[in-house]
Amino acid sequence: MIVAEAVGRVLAELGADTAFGVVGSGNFHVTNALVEHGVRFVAARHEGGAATMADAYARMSGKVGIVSVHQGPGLTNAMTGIAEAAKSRTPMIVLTGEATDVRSNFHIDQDALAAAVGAVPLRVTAGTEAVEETLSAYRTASRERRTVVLNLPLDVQQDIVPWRGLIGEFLDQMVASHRVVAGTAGPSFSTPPAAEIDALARLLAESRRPVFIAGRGARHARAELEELAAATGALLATSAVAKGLFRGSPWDLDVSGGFATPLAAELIRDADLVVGWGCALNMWTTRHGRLIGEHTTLVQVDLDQSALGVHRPVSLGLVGDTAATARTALHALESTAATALPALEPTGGPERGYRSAEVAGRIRAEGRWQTVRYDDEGGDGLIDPRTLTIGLDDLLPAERIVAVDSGNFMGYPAMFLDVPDERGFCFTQAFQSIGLGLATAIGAALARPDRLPVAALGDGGALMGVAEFETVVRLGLPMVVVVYDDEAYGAEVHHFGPHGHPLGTVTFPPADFAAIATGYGFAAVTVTGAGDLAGVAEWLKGPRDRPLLVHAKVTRERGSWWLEEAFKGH
Ligand SMILES: Cc1ncc(C[n+]2csc(CCOP(=O)(O)OP(=O)(O)O)c2C)c(N)n1
Ligand SMILES: [Mg+2]
Repeated sequence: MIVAEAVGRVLAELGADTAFGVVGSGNFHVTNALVEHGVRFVAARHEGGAATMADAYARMSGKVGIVSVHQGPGLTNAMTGIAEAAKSRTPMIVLTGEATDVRSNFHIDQDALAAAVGAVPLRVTAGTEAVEETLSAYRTASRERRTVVLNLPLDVQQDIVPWRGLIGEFLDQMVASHRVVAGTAGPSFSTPPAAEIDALARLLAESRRPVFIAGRGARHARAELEELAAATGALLATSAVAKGLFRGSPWDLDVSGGFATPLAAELIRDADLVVGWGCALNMWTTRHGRLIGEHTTLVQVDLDQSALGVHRPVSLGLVGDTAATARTALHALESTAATALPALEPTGGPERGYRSAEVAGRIRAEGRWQTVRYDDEGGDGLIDPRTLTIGLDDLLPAERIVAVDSGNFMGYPAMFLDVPDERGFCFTQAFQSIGLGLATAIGAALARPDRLPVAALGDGGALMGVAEFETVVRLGLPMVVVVYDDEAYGAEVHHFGPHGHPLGTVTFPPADFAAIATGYGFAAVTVTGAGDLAGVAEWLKGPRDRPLLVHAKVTRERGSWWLEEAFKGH
C-alpha cells in the first residue's frame, strides 16, 4: 500500500464518514482511498466551499471534519474556510498535496500558510511513519479541537507503507485503539479542583438572580446545565453559536448579545451572577460588556485555561468540561452539610433565584423576537426583512437547520427564525467572512438530512459563494436559500453612507437571482411583498425535488442596529 492510500484508509478506519473537497492530481489517490474505504466524498466547486462544508458538517455531526485539496492553489483557495474553522476550534483535518520542490509552480510555504490562520501544520514524512503521523493528526484534531493541515508531499505519497508487513498487525491495533476516541470529537471529562467547585457552588447558592450563558463548549451539556440551573434558579441563555440549546425550557432567554431581545438584554443586565459555560464572553455575547451589570459577578468555565478572562475580567475561572463541572457543582450544592456551603434558598413553591412567576410570564410574552412590535417599512416593491423572516418562520417546518452568512441582513434570520435545538443553527462567523453561508448550509444539511436546510444570505455573500449553487442541485438537497437583496454591500452602505462618503464601490445594479438560480436548476420565487410568500408555501407542499431560491427584494433605508455593534469591534 502507498502512503496516499494508507492515509485515506486510516481516516476511514477511525470513523470518518464524509469528506469534502476538490480533486486534483495531488489529492487524487488519497481521496479515492477514502472513497474505497467507505467514506462519502462530496465534491465542492471551490475549495473555500469544501472547507466550510466540512467545518459545518463537523459542528452539526460532532465528528472530525475532513477536507481534501490539491497542493498550492487548492490550499490557498481553502484558506478562508480553514481560518474560520481554526478560530472556532473545529476538529478538522485538511488533506493537501504538497510540492516540496521549490522549482514547482505549486510550491508555497504551506506550513506558514496554515500557521498564519491558527491551524496546525503537520506532515506525512515517509511510508514507515504514515500511519502514526495520520493517527497523530487525528488525535490533535479530535482531542485538542484543532484544525490540522496534513501535508502530503508529492514525493512521499508514492512511498510504500508496510501495512501488511511485519508491523501490520501492530498498526491495525493502533488504529483500533484510536477508534475508541474517534467517533465523537467531544471534549474530555475533566473537572476543576474541589476548592474551585466549592467556590462556584457558593456563588450560586448566594445568588438571587443567576444567569447561565452557554457557548459552543456547552453544546453537549444541556441536561447538566438545566439541572444546575433548576436547583439555583438560573435563567438560561446562549451565545450565537449555541443558539437553540435550551429550546423548550420556560427559562430560555435565547441568544445573549447583539441578537438578544430587549427582555433578554434587560434580564441579563440585571443578573447578579453570570456564568459563562464554554463561552468566550466576547464583545458579541456581552454587547461590548454592556450586558454585564456593574455589580454582576462574572464566572467562566472552559476546557482551556487560556480562554479564561480573555474578553472580560472574571471573578472566578474554572478549567473543566462544562457538563462534568455542572454535575459536580450540583453534587456540591446538594451536600451542603458536608461541604459547609450555604444551603440553597428554600424553594417556596416554584420560585427560586431568578425564577419567579413574573419572570416566567414575561419570557412567555416577550421572550421571542416574533412577539416584539415593529413598524413595517415595506412597500413600493420592497419587503421589510422582519416581515419576510417572520413570514418564513411561520411557513417553514419546525424541524429545520439554519445557516446564516455575514452582512447587515444577518440578524434577521438569526433573530426571527426559530430553531429546534443547538443542532438546528450553524453559525460560521468567527472570522466574520461573507460568502460562507451557502457552503455552511450544505455541510449542515448533510449532517442532518432529517431537517429542512435553510441558507440565509445577503446578495453579496450569495454571489461570492455562488459556485456551490451547482453543488446544492447536484446533491439533490431540499434546501431553501433566502437572499436578502438590497443591491449592495449593505453593511458598508449603512456604515459609511451617513457620513456622506461616496457609495459607488459598494452598490450594484439589480441582479436577477431567480434567473441565476433557475439556471443552476433551482425553483425560484421573487418576493417583493408578504403575498409572494405563497410561492414558498407551494414549494413546501410539493415534492421538494429541487431546491428553492427565495429572492427577497428588501427595504434598505436604514442599517440594522446590531451593525454598529459590529463595527465597534474593528
Ligand atoms: C470575505 C469578506 N470580504 C469582505 C468583507 C466585508 N464585508 C462585510 S459585510 C459586507 C457586505 C455583504 O453584503 P451582502 O452579502 O449583500 O449583505 P448586506 O450587508 O448587504 O446585508 C462586506 C463586503 C467580509 N466581511 N468578508
Ligand atoms: Mg446586500
